[in-house]
Amino acid sequence: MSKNPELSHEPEAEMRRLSRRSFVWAGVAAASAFGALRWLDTQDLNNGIPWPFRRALALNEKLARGYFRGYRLAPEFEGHATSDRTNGDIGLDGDVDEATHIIRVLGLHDMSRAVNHDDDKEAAVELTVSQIKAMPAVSMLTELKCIEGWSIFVQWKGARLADLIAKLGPATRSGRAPDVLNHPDDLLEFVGISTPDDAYYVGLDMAAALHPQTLLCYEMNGAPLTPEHGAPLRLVIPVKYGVKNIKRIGSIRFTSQRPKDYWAELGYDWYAGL
Ligand SMILES: Nc1nc2c(c(=O)[nH]1)N[C@H]1C(S)=C(S)[C@@H](COP(=O)(O)O)O[C@H]1N2
Ligand SMILES: [Mo]
Repeated sequence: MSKNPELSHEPEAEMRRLSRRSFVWAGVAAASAFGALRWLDTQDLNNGIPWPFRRALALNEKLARGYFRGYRLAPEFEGHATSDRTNGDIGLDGDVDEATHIIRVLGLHDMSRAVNHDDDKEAAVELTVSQIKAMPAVSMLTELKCIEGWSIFVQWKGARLADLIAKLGPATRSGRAPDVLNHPDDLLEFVGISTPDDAYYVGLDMAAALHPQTLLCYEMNGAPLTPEHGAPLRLVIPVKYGVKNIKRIGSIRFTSQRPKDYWAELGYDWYAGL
Protein backbone atom coordinates (compact mmCIF):
# COMPACT_ATOMS: atom_id res chain seq x y z
CA MET A 1 0.00 0.00 0.00
CA SER A 2 1.52 3.31 -0.98
CA LYS A 3 0.69 6.35 1.07
CA ASN A 4 1.18 9.83 -0.16
CA PRO A 5 4.08 11.33 1.80
CA GLU A 6 2.51 14.78 1.58
CA LEU A 7 -0.51 13.68 3.53
CA SER A 8 -0.51 14.46 7.20
CA HIS A 9 -0.82 11.48 9.49
CA GLU A 10 -0.47 12.89 12.97
CA PRO A 11 -3.86 11.99 14.43
CA GLU A 12 -4.16 14.63 17.14
CA ALA A 13 -3.20 17.51 14.90
CA GLU A 14 -5.51 16.00 12.34
CA MET A 15 -8.46 16.03 14.71
CA ARG A 16 -7.77 19.60 15.82
CA ARG A 17 -7.56 20.74 12.24
CA LEU A 18 -10.67 18.78 11.47
CA SER A 19 -12.79 20.31 14.15
CA ARG A 20 -11.79 23.75 12.95
CA ARG A 21 -12.65 22.77 9.45
CA SER A 22 -15.98 21.22 10.44
CA PHE A 23 -16.86 24.51 12.00
CA VAL A 24 -16.08 26.29 8.79
CA TRP A 25 -18.16 23.78 6.87
CA ALA A 26 -21.09 24.33 9.17
CA GLY A 27 -20.91 27.99 8.25
CA VAL A 28 -20.63 27.23 4.58
CA ALA A 29 -23.61 24.90 4.77
CA ALA A 30 -25.61 27.52 6.62
CA ALA A 31 -24.70 30.14 4.05
CA SER A 32 -25.98 27.90 1.28
CA ALA A 33 -29.10 26.85 3.14
CA PHE A 34 -31.07 29.64 1.56
CA GLY A 35 -30.31 28.17 -1.84
CA ALA A 36 -31.38 24.78 -0.59
CA LEU A 37 -34.64 26.18 0.68
CA ARG A 38 -35.38 27.74 -2.64
CA TRP A 39 -34.69 24.41 -4.25
CA LEU A 40 -37.36 22.96 -2.01
CA ASP A 41 -39.85 25.63 -2.93
CA THR A 42 -39.30 25.33 -6.62
CA GLN A 43 -39.17 21.56 -6.67
CA ASP A 44 -42.02 21.32 -4.19
CA LEU A 45 -40.60 18.15 -2.70
CA ASN A 46 -40.82 19.06 0.95
CA ASN A 47 -43.79 18.06 3.03
CA GLY A 48 -44.42 21.62 4.09
CA ILE A 49 -42.12 21.75 7.10
CA PRO A 50 -39.89 24.78 6.69
CA TRP A 51 -36.22 24.24 7.37
CA PRO A 52 -35.20 27.55 8.89
CA PHE A 53 -31.86 29.04 8.07
CA ARG A 54 -30.62 28.92 11.67
CA ARG A 55 -31.34 25.22 11.83
CA ALA A 56 -28.77 24.31 9.20
CA LEU A 57 -26.00 25.31 11.55
CA ALA A 58 -27.56 23.50 14.48
CA LEU A 59 -28.11 20.41 12.36
CA ASN A 60 -24.47 20.16 11.36
CA GLU A 61 -23.31 20.68 14.88
CA LYS A 62 -25.71 18.28 16.47
CA LEU A 63 -25.18 15.63 13.83
CA ALA A 64 -21.43 15.96 14.16
CA ARG A 65 -21.55 15.53 17.94
CA GLY A 66 -24.49 13.91 19.58
CA TYR A 67 -26.06 11.34 17.35
CA PHE A 68 -22.91 9.55 16.26
CA ARG A 69 -22.29 7.71 19.46
CA GLY A 70 -20.24 5.01 17.78
CA TYR A 71 -18.73 7.06 14.97
CA ARG A 72 -15.85 9.45 14.82
CA LEU A 73 -14.87 11.59 11.91
CA ALA A 74 -12.62 9.77 9.46
CA PRO A 75 -9.28 11.55 9.04
CA GLU A 76 -9.12 14.15 6.31
CA PHE A 77 -5.88 14.92 4.57
CA GLU A 78 -4.10 17.73 2.86
CA GLY A 79 -2.08 17.18 -0.25
CA HIS A 80 -2.68 15.25 -3.40
CA ALA A 81 -4.92 12.39 -4.23
CA THR A 82 -3.07 9.15 -4.95
CA SER A 83 -3.08 7.44 -8.31
CA ASP A 84 -6.38 6.15 -9.50
CA ARG A 85 -7.66 2.67 -8.86
CA THR A 86 -11.07 1.16 -9.56
CA ASN A 87 -12.64 -1.92 -8.11
CA GLY A 88 -15.95 -3.60 -8.73
CA ASP A 89 -18.34 -3.04 -11.62
CA ILE A 90 -21.41 -4.83 -10.36
CA GLY A 91 -24.50 -2.88 -11.34
CA LEU A 92 -22.58 -0.70 -13.80
CA ASP A 93 -23.66 -2.42 -17.03
CA GLY A 94 -24.65 -0.20 -19.93
CA ASP A 95 -24.54 3.57 -20.19
CA VAL A 96 -26.12 6.20 -18.02
CA ASP A 97 -27.06 9.70 -19.01
CA GLU A 98 -26.68 12.18 -16.20
CA ALA A 99 -29.35 14.47 -17.64
CA THR A 100 -32.06 11.80 -17.53
CA HIS A 101 -30.80 9.73 -14.60
CA ILE A 102 -33.37 9.38 -11.82
CA ILE A 103 -32.72 8.55 -8.17
CA ARG A 104 -35.83 6.90 -6.76
CA VAL A 105 -36.52 7.58 -3.09
CA LEU A 106 -38.81 5.33 -1.04
CA GLY A 107 -39.91 5.28 2.57
CA LEU A 108 -40.54 8.98 3.11
CA HIS A 109 -43.00 10.23 5.70
CA ASP A 110 -44.94 11.89 2.89
CA MET A 111 -45.04 9.77 -0.25
CA SER A 112 -47.84 11.76 -1.83
CA ARG A 113 -45.48 12.98 -4.56
CA ALA A 114 -44.37 9.51 -5.50
CA VAL A 115 -44.74 8.55 -9.14
CA ASN A 116 -44.88 5.20 -10.85
CA HIS A 117 -43.86 4.65 -14.47
CA ASP A 118 -43.46 0.94 -14.19
CA ASP A 119 -46.04 -1.52 -12.80
CA ASP A 120 -43.28 -3.82 -11.55
CA LYS A 121 -41.87 -1.14 -9.32
CA GLU A 122 -43.19 0.69 -6.29
CA ALA A 123 -44.09 4.32 -6.64
CA ALA A 124 -41.15 6.52 -5.63
CA VAL A 125 -40.27 10.17 -5.28
CA GLU A 126 -37.87 10.97 -8.11
CA LEU A 127 -34.76 13.11 -7.88
CA THR A 128 -32.37 14.26 -10.58
CA VAL A 129 -28.62 14.67 -10.26
CA SER A 130 -28.96 18.40 -10.82
CA GLN A 131 -31.09 18.62 -7.67
CA ILE A 132 -28.27 16.95 -5.72
CA LYS A 133 -25.77 19.36 -7.29
CA ALA A 134 -27.93 22.30 -6.22
CA MET A 135 -27.47 21.34 -2.56
CA PRO A 136 -24.60 22.67 -0.40
CA ALA A 137 -21.40 21.04 -1.68
CA VAL A 138 -18.80 19.46 0.58
CA SER A 139 -15.23 18.59 -0.43
CA MET A 140 -12.98 16.20 1.42
CA LEU A 141 -9.75 14.30 0.83
CA THR A 142 -10.27 10.93 2.47
CA GLU A 143 -8.99 7.40 2.24
CA LEU A 144 -11.08 4.79 0.44
CA LYS A 145 -10.13 1.47 1.98
CA CYS A 146 -10.91 -1.71 0.14
CA ILE A 147 -11.44 -4.80 2.27
CA GLU A 148 -8.86 -6.52 0.03
CA GLY A 149 -6.15 -4.50 1.78
CA TRP A 150 -5.34 -1.57 -0.50
CA SER A 151 -6.49 2.02 -0.32
CA ILE A 152 -6.52 5.23 -2.32
CA PHE A 153 -6.71 8.86 -1.21
CA VAL A 154 -9.38 10.74 -3.10
CA GLN A 155 -10.58 14.32 -3.25
CA TRP A 156 -14.36 14.00 -3.31
CA LYS A 157 -17.09 16.54 -3.88
CA GLY A 158 -20.75 16.04 -3.25
CA ALA A 159 -23.75 16.73 -1.06
CA ARG A 160 -24.26 15.39 2.43
CA LEU A 161 -26.70 12.52 2.57
CA ALA A 162 -27.78 14.02 5.93
CA ASP A 163 -28.85 17.21 4.17
CA LEU A 164 -30.94 15.24 1.72
CA ILE A 165 -32.47 13.20 4.53
CA ALA A 166 -33.32 16.36 6.46
CA LYS A 167 -34.99 17.82 3.41
CA LEU A 168 -36.93 14.82 2.21
CA GLY A 169 -38.12 13.62 5.62
CA PRO A 170 -37.94 9.85 6.08
CA ALA A 171 -40.82 7.91 7.58
CA THR A 172 -40.72 7.67 11.38
CA ARG A 173 -41.27 4.88 13.90
CA SER A 174 -43.92 6.90 15.74
CA GLY A 175 -45.71 7.92 12.56
CA ARG A 176 -45.27 11.55 13.53
CA ALA A 177 -43.65 14.04 11.17
CA PRO A 178 -39.86 13.54 11.05
CA ASP A 179 -37.61 15.88 13.01
CA VAL A 180 -34.12 14.92 11.88
CA LEU A 181 -32.46 17.51 14.09
CA ASN A 182 -34.16 16.87 17.42
CA HIS A 183 -35.44 13.32 17.08
CA PRO A 184 -33.17 11.32 14.78
CA ASP A 185 -33.95 8.26 16.92
CA ASP A 186 -37.55 8.38 15.71
CA LEU A 187 -36.49 7.92 12.06
CA LEU A 188 -36.70 4.46 10.53
CA GLU A 189 -33.54 2.65 11.49
CA PHE A 190 -32.03 1.81 8.11
CA VAL A 191 -31.26 3.07 4.63
CA GLY A 192 -30.91 0.75 1.64
CA ILE A 193 -29.17 2.02 -1.50
CA SER A 194 -29.14 0.15 -4.83
CA THR A 195 -27.89 0.52 -8.36
CA PRO A 196 -30.62 1.17 -10.97
CA ASP A 197 -30.61 -2.52 -11.96
CA ASP A 198 -30.55 -3.66 -8.29
CA ALA A 199 -27.46 -5.79 -9.00
CA TYR A 200 -25.39 -4.09 -6.24
CA TYR A 201 -26.90 -2.88 -3.00
CA VAL A 202 -25.79 -1.76 0.43
CA GLY A 203 -27.51 -1.34 3.76
CA LEU A 204 -26.64 1.43 6.22
CA ASP A 205 -27.82 2.17 9.72
CA MET A 206 -29.37 5.63 10.02
CA ALA A 207 -26.49 6.98 12.14
CA ALA A 208 -24.02 6.12 9.37
CA ALA A 209 -26.32 7.66 6.77
CA LEU A 210 -26.50 10.89 8.81
CA HIS A 211 -22.75 11.03 9.38
CA PRO A 212 -21.39 14.40 8.19
CA GLN A 213 -18.78 12.72 5.96
CA THR A 214 -21.31 10.51 4.20
CA LEU A 215 -21.65 12.14 0.79
CA LEU A 216 -23.53 11.69 -2.44
CA CYS A 217 -20.60 12.43 -4.79
CA TYR A 218 -20.53 13.61 -8.36
CA GLU A 219 -16.89 14.74 -8.54
CA MET A 220 -13.65 12.89 -7.93
CA ASN A 221 -10.22 14.56 -7.90
CA GLY A 222 -11.60 17.74 -9.41
CA ALA A 223 -13.27 16.11 -12.39
CA PRO A 224 -16.74 14.72 -13.00
CA LEU A 225 -17.11 11.15 -11.80
CA THR A 226 -16.29 8.63 -14.54
CA PRO A 227 -18.58 5.65 -15.28
CA GLU A 228 -16.14 3.17 -13.64
CA HIS A 229 -16.22 5.24 -10.46
CA GLY A 230 -20.01 5.39 -10.41
CA ALA A 231 -21.22 8.30 -12.54
CA PRO A 232 -23.44 10.14 -12.27
CA LEU A 233 -23.77 9.74 -8.48
CA ARG A 234 -22.13 7.47 -5.93
CA LEU A 235 -21.96 7.13 -2.19
CA VAL A 236 -18.74 7.99 -0.35
CA ILE A 237 -18.69 6.93 3.28
CA PRO A 238 -15.17 7.05 4.72
CA VAL A 239 -16.20 5.54 8.08
CA LYS A 240 -16.94 2.31 6.18
CA TYR A 241 -14.92 -0.01 3.96
CA GLY A 242 -15.02 0.39 0.18
CA VAL A 243 -17.79 -2.17 -0.22
CA LYS A 244 -20.33 0.28 1.24
CA ASN A 245 -19.27 3.08 -1.13
CA ILE A 246 -21.86 2.15 -3.74
CA LYS A 247 -21.39 3.45 -7.26
CA ARG A 248 -24.19 4.52 -9.63
CA ILE A 249 -27.01 5.14 -7.18
CA GLY A 250 -30.43 4.29 -8.56
CA SER A 251 -32.55 4.18 -5.43
CA ILE A 252 -32.53 5.13 -1.76
CA ARG A 253 -35.00 3.50 0.63
CA PHE A 254 -35.72 4.35 4.27
CA THR A 255 -36.87 1.24 6.07
CA SER A 256 -37.33 -0.44 9.45
CA GLN A 257 -35.97 -3.74 8.08
CA ARG A 258 -32.23 -4.21 7.87
CA PRO A 259 -31.66 -3.83 4.11
CA LYS A 260 -30.03 -6.55 2.08
CA ASP A 261 -26.36 -5.96 1.43
CA TYR A 262 -24.40 -7.50 -1.42
CA TRP A 263 -21.22 -8.31 0.48
CA ALA A 264 -22.96 -9.17 3.77
CA GLU A 265 -24.79 -11.90 1.83
CA LEU A 266 -21.36 -13.28 0.92
CA GLY A 267 -20.24 -13.40 4.53
CA TYR A 268 -18.73 -9.98 5.16
CA ASP A 269 -19.69 -7.98 8.24
CA TRP A 270 -22.93 -6.09 7.59
CA TYR A 271 -21.63 -2.91 9.23
CA ALA A 272 -18.22 -3.01 7.49
CA GLY A 273 -17.12 -0.10 9.66
CA LEU A 274 -13.53 1.02 10.08
N1 LIG B 1 -22.12 -0.47 -7.97
C1 LIG B 1 -20.99 -0.89 -7.38
N2 LIG B 1 -20.42 -0.15 -6.41
C2 LIG B 1 -19.29 -0.58 -5.81
C3 LIG B 1 -18.69 -1.82 -6.16
C4 LIG B 1 -19.32 -2.58 -7.20
O1 LIG B 1 -18.87 -3.67 -7.59
N3 LIG B 1 -20.45 -2.08 -7.78
N4 LIG B 1 -17.53 -2.23 -5.53
C5 LIG B 1 -17.22 -1.61 -4.21
C6 LIG B 1 -15.84 -1.85 -3.77
S1 LIG B 1 -15.47 -3.41 -3.22
C7 LIG B 1 -14.90 -0.85 -3.68
S2 LIG B 1 -13.38 -1.09 -2.97
C8 LIG B 1 -15.19 0.50 -4.19
C9 LIG B 1 -14.10 0.96 -5.14
O2 LIG B 1 -14.39 2.24 -5.60
P1 LIG B 1 -13.64 2.81 -6.87
O3 LIG B 1 -13.80 1.80 -7.99
O4 LIG B 1 -14.28 4.11 -7.17
O5 LIG B 1 -12.18 2.94 -6.49
O6 LIG B 1 -16.46 0.56 -4.86
C10 LIG B 1 -17.48 -0.12 -4.20
N5 LIG B 1 -18.74 0.21 -4.84
MO1 LIG C 1 -13.52 -3.26 -2.12
